Amino acid sequence: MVSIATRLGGFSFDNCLMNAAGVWCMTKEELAAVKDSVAGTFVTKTATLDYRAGNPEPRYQNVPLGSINSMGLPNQGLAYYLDYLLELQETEPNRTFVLSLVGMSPDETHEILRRVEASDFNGLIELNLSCPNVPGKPQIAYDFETTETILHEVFSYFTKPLGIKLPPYFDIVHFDQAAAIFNKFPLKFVNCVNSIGNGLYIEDEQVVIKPKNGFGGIGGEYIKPTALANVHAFYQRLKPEIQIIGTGGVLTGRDAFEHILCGASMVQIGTTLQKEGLAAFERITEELQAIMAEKGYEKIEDFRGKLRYMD
Ligand code: RRO
Repeated sequence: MVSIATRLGGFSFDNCLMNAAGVWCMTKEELAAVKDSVAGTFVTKTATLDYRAGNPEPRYQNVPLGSINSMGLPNQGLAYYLDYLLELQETEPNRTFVLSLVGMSPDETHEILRRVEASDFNGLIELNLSCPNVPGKPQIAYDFETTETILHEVFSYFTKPLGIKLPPYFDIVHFDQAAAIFNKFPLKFVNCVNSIGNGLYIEDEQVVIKPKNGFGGIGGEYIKPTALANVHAFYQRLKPEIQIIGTGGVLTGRDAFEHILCGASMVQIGTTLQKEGLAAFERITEELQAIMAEKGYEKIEDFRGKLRYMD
């Protein structure tokens, strides 16, 4: 029997596949649909303190090799997602779900996290340090000083299981510097990667999304090599208590297999879920299990992180 069960942050999940934040997670109805699919869990759309309408449309476009988006952090506000998660704690006490969040300023991030800390929420929390699409706001995790300050402040009061969503890094020195910072904190996981920020896609001499004159985060097939590199770079550098979620370019079971081979304990599906719908979870689950069966692996720990190098 092949199992793709996993553990993350001390919790168990019967499937290591789930949605990536931003896809199928804006409303309770979408979240319930992911919950009731074969996915192991769900993560909410990144919540800010208050409702946000986000950027003007069109703000997401599927393209042949992936997607481009500049959504601008549209979401229902923290209370909406927190209320739903608390409701699920009553109705589905044996499952664990993930709340994604970030403030529009460090103060707002602390306000949100203090509310989560004070609540009865007992699941996982993902702090999004990598939104590329709010005009005038740089991706937090590209500023190492600010990132360290925020994490230092957060862990002075926050005691619940917390991980961070990271942008892709592109330089070995940046992997070293970022990992040295993350290793100072009791993080449960890092999630590699958010979309590759500020790409530009053109059709008929025109951009394909309206905000930011067409600049937007790139997802899908384009980004798998970058995602795998980030997963593996952090797997090599982080203390073992900090697990890795692999996100980026998962179209097939083979892609999920490669993320796990690079060290991922959980694998998230974004653009493919947007393009294909919930059936993607079943298909990719079956493809991943078939690859494992063929190779004689019974569980994901049999090959997780075991990427082979050349001599
Ligand atoms: O809402 C967005 O524009 C968005 C976010 Br918060 C994010 O983290 N990543 C992304 O590609 N889009």
